[in-house]
Amino acid sequence: MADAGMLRFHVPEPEVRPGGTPDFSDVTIPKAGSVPRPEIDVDPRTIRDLAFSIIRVLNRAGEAVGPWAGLLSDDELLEGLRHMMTLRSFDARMQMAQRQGKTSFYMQHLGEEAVSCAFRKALAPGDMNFPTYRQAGLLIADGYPMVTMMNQIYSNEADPLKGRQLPIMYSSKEHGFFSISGNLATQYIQAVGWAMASAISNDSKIAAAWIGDGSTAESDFHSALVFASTYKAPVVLNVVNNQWAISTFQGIARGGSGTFAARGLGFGIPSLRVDGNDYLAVHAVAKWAAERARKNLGPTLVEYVTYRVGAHSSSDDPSAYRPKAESDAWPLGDPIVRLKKHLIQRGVWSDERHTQAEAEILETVIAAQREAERHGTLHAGGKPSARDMFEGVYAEMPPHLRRQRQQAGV
Ligand SMILES: Cc1ncc(C[n+]2csc(CCOP(=O)(O)OP(=O)(O)O)c2C)c(N)n1
Ligand SMILES: [Mg+2]
Repeated sequence: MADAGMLRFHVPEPEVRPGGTPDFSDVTIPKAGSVPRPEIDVDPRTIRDLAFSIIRVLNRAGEAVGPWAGLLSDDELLEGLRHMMTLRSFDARMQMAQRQGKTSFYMQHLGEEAVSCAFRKALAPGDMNFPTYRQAGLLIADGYPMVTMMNQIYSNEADPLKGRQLPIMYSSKEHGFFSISGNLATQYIQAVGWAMASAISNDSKIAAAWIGDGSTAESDFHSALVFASTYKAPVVLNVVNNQWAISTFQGIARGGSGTFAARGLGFGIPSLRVDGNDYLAVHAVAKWAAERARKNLGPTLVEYVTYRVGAHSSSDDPSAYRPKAESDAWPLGDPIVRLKKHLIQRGVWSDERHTQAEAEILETVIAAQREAERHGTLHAGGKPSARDMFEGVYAEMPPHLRRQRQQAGV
C-alpha cells in the first residue's frame, strides 16, 4: 500500500517471538542431491543460482545422493562422527564448568558441529583459518589436545595464552588456527590479507575466513570482498548463518539480498549455499572451494545454513527472544543424528556402538578435564604469572612498560 506523503520506517521482524509457534516455512529446502556440482573453473556468472539454493547430500533416509556425494570413505566418516561427538561432549562439560564457576565464560557449538569439523578436513597442512569463537571443531578435528583448550578456558598456569585472552579464544599456528579476535569481522580482512601475502610470495597455502550472519553487517566483511575479488586471493570466505546474532534474527543483517551467499555475486565471487548440518555436503563444498583457491581461481563464498541450538554464550538466555521449541522445528535436523543414521545405513555403525562411543568420549573429556584442573581453574590453583602480561607484544620492552613491571614487583 503506497500512502502519498507519509514515509514509513522499515524494520524486519522475525516470523515468531517467544510464546509463538516456530515457523520455518520461509526456508526453502531443495531435495538432497538436486543441486549440480560445477567444474571448479566454472564461469561464476553461470552459477548464480547456487547462491539461492542449498547443496545437500544426505537425504531423509540417511542416504548420500547426488553429484556432491562420494568423496569420503567409511573410516573418514566415522572419524568425522567422532569429532562432532567429541565437540558436543566437550561443550557440555565446559558449559557445566562455567556454571560451577571454574571459568568466567563459555560458548557452545550445539547444532553447528558439522561446519567446523567437516571444513577442517578439506584443508591441507599449513593452510590458515581466521576463526571466530564458534569453530572449535577446527581444532578438535585437527587433533589439538583438549587439555590445552581447557587450560586456556580456565586461564590456569598451563594456559598457552597466559590468561591474556577471553576463555575459548584459542590460538595455534601449528594447527592453522589464527588467534581469535573478539572484534568480529576482523577475521575477514586478515584472512584476505594473509591469502594475498601467500600468493605474493608464491607459496601454496590458502586461507579460510570465518564470520557469522550478524557480523556480515560490519564493513570489514565488504572491504574484504573487494580485495578478495580484485586480487583473486586464495581464500575461502565462510559465512555461518545460524539464524541468530545473539537476540537479533538473521533478517536484519541479510537485509534485502535474499541470502548471505548472494552478497558475493556483486563482487563476481562464486557463491554457494550449503546445508550446514550435513557433514558430507559441508566437506564436499569446502573441498571444492579450497581447490579453486589452490589452483589460482580465486575466492569462493560459502554460506552454511544451520541453526544455533544453544544460547549465544553462557551470558545469554534465548527464551527472551525466540520460542523455546524453535530448535526442534529446524528443518535441517541435527548434524550428529544425520551422520549417525547415514553410517548405520552404510552398515558400518549401530545404535549400540553409538551409545558406547558416547560413553567413551565422555570419559576422555572428563580425563582431560581432570588433567587441566590439576593446573588450576579461574579461582583455584595455579595461575599465569603477572609478569606474563608484560611480555609477548614487543620484541624489546619499551621503558614505560619496564617501569610498570618494576612497580608491580614481578
Ligand atoms: C565488531 C563487533 N561488534 C559487536 C560485537 C558484540 N557481539 C559479540 S557476538 C555478537 C553476535 C554475532 O552474531 P553472528 O555474527 O551471527 O555470530 P554467531 O554468534 O551467531 O555465531 C555481537 C553483536 C563484537 N564482538 N564485535
Ligand atoms: Mg549467527
